[in-house]
Amino acid sequence: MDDLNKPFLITKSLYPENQETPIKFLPHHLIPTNYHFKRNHFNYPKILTQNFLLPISGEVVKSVTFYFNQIINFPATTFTGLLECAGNNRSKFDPKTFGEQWEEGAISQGRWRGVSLSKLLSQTGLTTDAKEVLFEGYDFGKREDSDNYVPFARSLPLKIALHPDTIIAYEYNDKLLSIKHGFPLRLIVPGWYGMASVKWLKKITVINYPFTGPFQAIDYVYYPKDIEPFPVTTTNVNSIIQYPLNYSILDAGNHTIEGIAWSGEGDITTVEISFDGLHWSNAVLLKNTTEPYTWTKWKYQWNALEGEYTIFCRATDSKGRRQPMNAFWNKKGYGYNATPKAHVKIT
Ligand SMILES: Nc1nc2c(c(=O)[nH]1)N[C@H]1C(S)=C(S)[C@@H](COP(=O)(O)O)O[C@H]1N2
Ligand SMILES: [Mo]
Repeated sequence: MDDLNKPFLITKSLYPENQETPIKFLPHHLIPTNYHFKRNHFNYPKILTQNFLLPISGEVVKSVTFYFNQIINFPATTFTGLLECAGNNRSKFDPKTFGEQWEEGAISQGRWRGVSLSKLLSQTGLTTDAKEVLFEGYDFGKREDSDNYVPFARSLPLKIALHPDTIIAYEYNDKLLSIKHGFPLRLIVPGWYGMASVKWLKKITVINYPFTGPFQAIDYVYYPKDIEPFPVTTTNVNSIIQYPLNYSILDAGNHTIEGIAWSGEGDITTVEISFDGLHWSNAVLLKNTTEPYTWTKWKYQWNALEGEYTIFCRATDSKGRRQPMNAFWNKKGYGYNATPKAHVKIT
């Protein structure tokens, strides 16, 4: 990967633009902006001077409209964090589910910088009726299920909205956000699937009822086969094998199997490798204890003898969540996290 000026994202759709990161080929801890996956429901909004104002109103003591200049002058919060689309790997569900047929590249990671939403809310105050915080983006359009124009809008429970690492971000990897990733201001909710991180923030409203917009109550809901629907929130424990690639032919001898593992809740505690899906051995974790929202790199030394193999990998997090052999099927195809596999031939 020498020439990072020639991006080759994997195109899923152009209008709206949905493109995957070539995640298996990127060794980076910080994925450059032009390699960050793109996930949009509508065409890009026009960026005008009004985009540099952020009004907060509703169940607040005092409504305030913040200027971009004010926002960047507050003490900043900076962290490296990953963003994974809830539809990542949807193409692997069996039976198939509707929606963008993502492979494993709807995930990226970089350094986000912004102001804690809780700092802005401490300027407005909250009424005792405040229950959720609603975020609306500047992008809008028609969905297939309605003739009305709707914006991309989602809410967060108050507790998540007030977490100090829930930020109104204005920088990615030390540069202002790019237009396609939400310039000038976007929400970043570390630990949650990407849909929570609303781009191109237009306004924030504190509400006293559960928000039921279509991107909250129709989409981003797990509809399992036998149990009641429930909302998509935090990122599941998950991993990928970056080397060797699926269907590769390798020489016998020493190989380092490697990849990344992540979880939206707690840390990665183990990554295990198996060649039969029954017997597992621990991989070595290259742990990064100062960056709780990042993926963990792992490695496994393999002395490979001639033959054909299926390599399995599974991660476990500190909340005791472990990747299942088969994904949790749900009608809209969210949260796929079955153990990844790589089939290889050793000659
Ligand atoms: N305004 C707005 N925000 C949005 C979306 C969108 O379509 N419009 N897509 C969401 C989804 S589903 C994901 S996965 C992330 C993707 O962020 P990215 O395009 O910067 O990778 O943005 C989220 N925020
Ligand atoms: Mo997403």
